Amino acid sequence: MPQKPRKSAQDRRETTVPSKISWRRPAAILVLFLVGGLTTFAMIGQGPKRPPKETLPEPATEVKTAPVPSSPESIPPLRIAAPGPAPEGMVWIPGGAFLMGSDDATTPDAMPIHKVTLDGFWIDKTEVTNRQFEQFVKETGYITVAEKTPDPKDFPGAPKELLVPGSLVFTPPAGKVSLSEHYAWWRYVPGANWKHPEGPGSSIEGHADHPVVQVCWDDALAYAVWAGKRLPTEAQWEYAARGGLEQKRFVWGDELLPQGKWQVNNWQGDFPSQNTAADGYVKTAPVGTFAPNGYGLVDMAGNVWEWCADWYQPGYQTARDRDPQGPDSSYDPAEPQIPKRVQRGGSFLCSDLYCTRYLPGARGKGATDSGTSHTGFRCILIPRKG
Ligand SMILES: [Ca+2]
Ligand SMILES: [Ca+2]
Repeated sequence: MPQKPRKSAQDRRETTVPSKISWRRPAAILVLFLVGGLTTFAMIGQGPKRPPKETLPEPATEVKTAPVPSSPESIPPLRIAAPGPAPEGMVWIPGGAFLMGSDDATTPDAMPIHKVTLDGFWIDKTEVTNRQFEQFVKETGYITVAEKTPDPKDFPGAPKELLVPGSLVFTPPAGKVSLSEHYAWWRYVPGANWKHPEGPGSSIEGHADHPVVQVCWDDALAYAVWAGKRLPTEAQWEYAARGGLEQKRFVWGDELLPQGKWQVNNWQGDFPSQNTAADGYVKTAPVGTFAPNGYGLVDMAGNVWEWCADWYQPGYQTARDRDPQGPDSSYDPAEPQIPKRVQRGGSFLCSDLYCTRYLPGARGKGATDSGTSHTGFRCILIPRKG
């Protein structure tokens, strides 16, 4: 068994609700109700504020974040080899350096390409599944944000009848729409949550091995704390996703269809109205349906987006090249009033026509209190030093 990691300042930050969220939320919901839709593909906040901290389960273990080296002499040796056997369902990612980022013109917020060095860590082989999330809920009684009624105080001006628990669901339009009209395919559905990903008429029955969706960043963090793990930093996620390959276009190499086979659950056809499902899946696929990457990880491209620990800001801060933790605050120029965290890997809705963000160097973002029908997560574990 791995040693128990320790808690750090960075992790305490992760378990703290940003104070500015209380005034940012009304802006989010007002945009939805008054403008009539979403202004980003990623999503706009829909649910109530994150649950009070006291409702979150206590950490099963503590976690450690690498300190910022103050001088070359103070840089600790790189943790390369695993200190013990991998916990069940996890894979060791050996410490090392890689080139993070992308110079793809479609992902300008993933520049510049820069060298990053990381200590080794364990990461879940798969996205967290409905079966795993159900176990967490059974043991803790945790209620996700999408299942809670929004507080009218947080949404002044919003019609009362719309302040009901729910979440965002991808709803394909009947015909062609402008790809800039994101609200044409996203809908706030009362009753949509992780047990009913597309609303009351839907179910996860028979989908125990599919990734859990309709979980916001706060829900993902609560699960990670319960599991004694943590959410990966964006750097850890990309390093793991690349599977030991350097700056390849896809997590499996440079060829889209090696031997004519799809390597990812994304979108084929005319997005968002026509999905040919040439890869075999219209929506989520059971985790591990497609071939693993070089580290043995599955679905690091597509299936569902995966929450990362970092706040989102466009571009990279490259001053810290050892175990970077991301910026100290969120800033999305398109919606600066909404705090957002990074998402990675794209989803079953990504296509070369519209969204190439299933590429390992590409990035996504989402309001911390909003889940969708194509967003999930996986966790990492950092061994204790010594
Ligand atoms: Ca598909
Ligand atoms: Ca994924």
